[in-house]
Amino acid sequence: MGLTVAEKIIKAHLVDGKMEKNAEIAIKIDQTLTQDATGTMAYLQFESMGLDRVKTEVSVSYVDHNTLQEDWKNMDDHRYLQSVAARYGIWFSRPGNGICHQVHLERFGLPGKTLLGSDSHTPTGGGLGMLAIGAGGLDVAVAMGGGAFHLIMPKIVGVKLTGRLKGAASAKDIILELLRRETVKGGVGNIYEYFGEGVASLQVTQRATICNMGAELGATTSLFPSDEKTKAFLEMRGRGNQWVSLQADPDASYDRIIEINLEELKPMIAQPHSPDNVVPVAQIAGLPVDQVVIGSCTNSSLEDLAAVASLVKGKVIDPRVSAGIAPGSRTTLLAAEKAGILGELIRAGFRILESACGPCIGMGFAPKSGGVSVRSFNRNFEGRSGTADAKVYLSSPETAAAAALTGCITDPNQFKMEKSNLDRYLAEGIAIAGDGMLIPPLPLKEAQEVVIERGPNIKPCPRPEPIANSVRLPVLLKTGDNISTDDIMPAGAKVLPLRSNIPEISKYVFTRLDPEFWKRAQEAGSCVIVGGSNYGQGSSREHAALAPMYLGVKAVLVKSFARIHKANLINYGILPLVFSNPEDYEQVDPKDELELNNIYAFLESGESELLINNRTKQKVIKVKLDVDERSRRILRAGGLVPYTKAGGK
Ligand code: MIC
Ligand code: SF4
Repeated sequence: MGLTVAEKIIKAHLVDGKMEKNAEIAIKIDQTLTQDATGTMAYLQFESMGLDRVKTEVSVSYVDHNTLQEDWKNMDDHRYLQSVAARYGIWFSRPGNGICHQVHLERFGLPGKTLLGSDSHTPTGGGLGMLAIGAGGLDVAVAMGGGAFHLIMPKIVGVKLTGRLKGAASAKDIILELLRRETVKGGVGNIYEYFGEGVASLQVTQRATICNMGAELGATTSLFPSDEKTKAFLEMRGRGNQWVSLQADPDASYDRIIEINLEELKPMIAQPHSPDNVVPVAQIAGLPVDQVVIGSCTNSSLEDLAAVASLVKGKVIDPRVSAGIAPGSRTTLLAAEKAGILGELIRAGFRILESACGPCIGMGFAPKSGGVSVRSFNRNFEGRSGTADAKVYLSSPETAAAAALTGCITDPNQFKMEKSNLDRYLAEGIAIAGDGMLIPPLPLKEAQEVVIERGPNIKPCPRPEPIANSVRLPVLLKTGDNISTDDIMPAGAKVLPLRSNIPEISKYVFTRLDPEFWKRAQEAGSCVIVGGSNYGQGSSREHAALAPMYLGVKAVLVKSFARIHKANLINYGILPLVFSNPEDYEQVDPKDELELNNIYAFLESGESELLINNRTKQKVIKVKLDVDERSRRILRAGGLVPYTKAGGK
């Protein structure tokens, strides 16, 4: 039987297991990426492995999240990252060079390769036909050391695109439509692979937008085939010789097929506070808007900027709206300037923001209190913008630009899109912005001389204490469904600078739900968290496992988990338990005491169900540990670091 694109890449990289449904597999990783907010911990872990140099084909360390230098902390992190990169043979993308996923697409992404990144939007690379997966920093550190990435063979969902986009409908509307249909938990355990005649009409940057926001489905990754458009993208960036064609076999079979007719697609918008709360823009047209931001790793390409420019050309944004735009990379910024796009944006009244994550992660440009913000981003979790009561809507750059012009939510089809200079400009090829911002790896001898800079913001990573064989754990917090890692470990300008200091950042665990959580946890010594379905959705930040571990969280008992967070809990020795009967969620309340006995024998037995005793309610509850054999061994060892130190693979 024929293979899908995803299966072809997995097959070529398989180092362990059989490529069969639900099988445990391990794949070789060709490239890694880290960003600064997850990178410091990842490199501290890498350093502790005692290797001389990374073993990947390409490893890149980007600085794009913590770029507001309110004091010394972020800069301490940047200098640490730069010196570690120099020491271990890693590329370094300096602050201001751009958002990791955008720059990686432009400079390193390649069809057929595997990429593991310590950021949940790493699947952006799928736009180029690569198998790009987000993971916790520790998994990325292992991959940099030459270790394989372990996963359960995902289901391959085929997304068949027919027709062509019409009017102001854009690539973002494709993924918003998919989110509307599949929801934020519908993609867990899936790879979304795009195929059909509609694919050929989409540029690589449009494909990248779709793959990027596939992360919001909870998917393992998303990807497109590699075709003439892929070739043209690479050629324009002087990398045409690295192109390979990659197509699914004609008789490839998918576990499920979803069809989207691009002809019928209308501009869509995700309402607060979830990326799957999607409706057609026309349905909420007229809602007053206070702020518009265009950018983020989802929609900050040259094509996105050109679409905005062609909509706002010769017009001025509404005086009630504060509008900002952050080009995804300096290459994009430079190209936008050369193509005359930047001038249009400036004349229309956009504030030009740094090529970085910025407002997407609450690093500045927060909306007014209770404000409505329309953003071309991928996440609108409550409070993430930096303003607790803001209402964030997610849309295409075109819809966001239309809102900036009218001061209310507006179907962009109401505007005539002026033709931009983009096509003429692109035909001449894109100039890559000055390379001083992207520092190549040093030769081994020179690298060995590098002294790593460790400012006072860099604190060692705490090690997990293995769980005792039998425990009584108080339920310290009970949450509802779809708790995001932003709820567990908030980001934003105030908290992000503490990413390299676990004792300090732990004080912010669950602050949105209970500001006293960290104190209660420390008093309790050890505890369990109870949650609903899709617990830990969103980011790859391992701090959402590491900081709870530091506070004594020994187990998390929920209806279901998001993929990356579950893996992070395992890596830090926290038991990820699932109610065997979801109704039992009602049988556990905050302050109940749960008793778990003979945990070691259970982990070693391979049995999937465990009985736990709710001592407060005098009830026995059946729970599942739905993990592979290796994860059981990691949990038994007390986490991935002790497991690896003891010789575990
Ligand atoms: C995000 O978009 O939430 C982040 C910030 O990029 C995270 C990574 C992090 O928390 O550092 C992600 O997506 O993984
Ligand atoms: Fe940065 Fe936002 Fe993309 Fe995360 S989603 S990498 S914060 S731009």
